[in-house]
Amino acid sequence: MRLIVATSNPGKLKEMEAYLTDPELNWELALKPAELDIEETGETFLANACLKASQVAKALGEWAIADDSGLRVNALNGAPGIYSARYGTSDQNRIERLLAELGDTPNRGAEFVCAVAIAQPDGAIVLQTEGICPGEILQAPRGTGGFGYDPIFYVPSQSMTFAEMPAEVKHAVSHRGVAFQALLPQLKQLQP
Ligand code: ITT
Repeated sequence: MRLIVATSNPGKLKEMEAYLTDPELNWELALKPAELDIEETGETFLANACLKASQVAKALGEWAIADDSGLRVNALNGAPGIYSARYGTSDQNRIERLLAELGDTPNRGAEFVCAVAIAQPDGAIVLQTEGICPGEILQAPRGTGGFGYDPIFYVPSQSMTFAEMPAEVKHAVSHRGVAFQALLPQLKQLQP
């Protein structure tokens, strides 16, 4: 069975493919066509993940998986949240804006959230899950791995930013990792 990975973000795609490349999974992965772009009109991560999975599945008549994720910063009352992608025009620009908004406030607590949804070919959602990773926003970027806000997101339990972690460590502790750990057993049950 084919599963369309419904994302246009190359960083996310790489991580989603790594979770879905599991010897016990028989899904053949395929990429969403670039021209198929779904407007994120939902008010929660889960609503937007469901919207993306459902619309892409229906448009192509295939199974689809989507991820909606972002960073909730305590001192900014949860911003940028579901607007994390729309917070700036490039990863660097989004990081600079977030650091500027935070200034030198000592309240650096934040959490990454990831919602994942899977839709069947008629668009009906069959699986949905959410994962959270708590951390802190640094004063300046550290590390060169990962993507997005990774260089400023520090995880105290690992004493590293996401961008300093080897891929397998981020894979195990991140919001996306937590979401996929819950999703994979259910996805294995879905396949014939
Ligand atoms: P798709 O909707 O096509 O999947 P997108 O980048 O628009 O791609 P989102 O709307 O879910 O995806 O926005 C997520 C934002 O949060 C985006 O700016 C990402 O860079 C950032 N983000 C999500 N997960 C991240 C992670 O693991 N590390 C760093 N930044 C992350």
